[in-house]
Amino acid sequence: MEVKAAVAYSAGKPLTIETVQLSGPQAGEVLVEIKASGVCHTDAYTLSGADPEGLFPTILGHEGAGVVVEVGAGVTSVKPGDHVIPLYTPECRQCEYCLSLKTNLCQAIRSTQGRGVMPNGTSRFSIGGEMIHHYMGTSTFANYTVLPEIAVAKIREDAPFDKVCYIGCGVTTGIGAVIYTAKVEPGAKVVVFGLGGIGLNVIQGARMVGADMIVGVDINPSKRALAEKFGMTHFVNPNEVEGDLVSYLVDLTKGGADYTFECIGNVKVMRQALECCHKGWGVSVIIGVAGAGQEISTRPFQLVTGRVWKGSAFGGARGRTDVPKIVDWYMDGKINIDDLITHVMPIEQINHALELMHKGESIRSVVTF
Ligand code: NAD
Ligand code: AHE
Ligand code: ZN
Repeated sequence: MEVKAAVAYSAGKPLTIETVQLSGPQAGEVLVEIKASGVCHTDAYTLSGADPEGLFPTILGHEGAGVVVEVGAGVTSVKPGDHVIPLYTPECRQCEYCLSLKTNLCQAIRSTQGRGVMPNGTSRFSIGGEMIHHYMGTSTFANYTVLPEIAVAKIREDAPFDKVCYIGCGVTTGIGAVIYTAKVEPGAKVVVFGLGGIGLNVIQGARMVGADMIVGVDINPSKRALAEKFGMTHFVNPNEVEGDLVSYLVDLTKGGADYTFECIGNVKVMRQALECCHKGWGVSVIIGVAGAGQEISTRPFQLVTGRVWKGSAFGGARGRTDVPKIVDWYMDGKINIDDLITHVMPIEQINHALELMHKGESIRSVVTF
């Protein structure tokens, strides 16, 4: 079939709206009509050329919501008409990783996903006979996409696509990092570095679990008001701190944070996030994605003296199990998504959405089809 998609032909170039060919779902796959998709910083990261797994041409997008149109042979967990959120972290419930219950990083299809193809090694997308790569197994910047059955979470039908698409990445990543990865407890002191589409969800997660002190750190002061609305108790602009930021944050938290979250993708900030943790027990969670060749460093003594460095992908959430619950939280008014979606525009304006992100003028832009 012919579908409308924003194609990334090469790194660093704007996306191009094209009519591309999509072949139908094969065994174990589903065809989904994408109704809306958020634009995450990770899409921009891959488009920039900094992603060692970046492949071109490709159809980016991994924060979508839509409706199942057709299912391939053997698909049993969803049917045409079901509303779903695509999962870049699938949940097969059978692999060693899923069965361990120690991680959400299902590995059933990770290697083909990283190579931009479906589990059988081929792509469903092409243009003029040339193959187009899938992206993160989802490719939600297209009005139809094909996904493995294990990479869709079935959600309730009254949830608005242009809001809950954000649960496909940013909301779950931020809130999940607090509740599933760090397991922040009531009364905790939390520092969040980067108050964008992820960091603000970390803040709302920290407020949900009853953190006492929620410090937000961002070089863009325009992020302050919204962060306060979501539960930030103290704002720090590193450019206005005289002297060492780490010492400042240790003093502010009276000895160091119980939990810190890096939501930028800056390896220097990752070090600061670790080092402003409380001696003996502070946990720092890396969420931000850093480019090829970037490395983190600290004195080993920071870890010897009890600080813990962790990472979190998709907030540690198990997609098929946890995403429908998070949709319920939104529908029940327990979490706020509406105020974080600052811009909604047709897919034709996707390059504008990327510009708004780079200029720091949006929190989340959502493109619709
Ligand atoms: P964003 O652009 O919306 O937000 C980034 C924020 O960081 C902005 O507010 C910016 O002003 C701030 N910032 C930049 N440099 C800073 C600095 N030196 N000090 C303090 N603040 C600074 O991006 P986003 O969509 O929130 O994504 C954030 C990061 O998380 C990206 O690296 C993205 O790739 C990553 N991410 C990871 C996962 C995961 O599963 N681990 C999921 C989604 C996104
Ligand atoms: N391909 C990149 C890594 C990108 C990355 O870390 N992706 C996150 C999700 S970001 C969503 O916005 C993730 O889930 N990682 C786990 C995984 O298995 O990819 C690189 O640097 O190579
Ligand atoms: Zn994302």
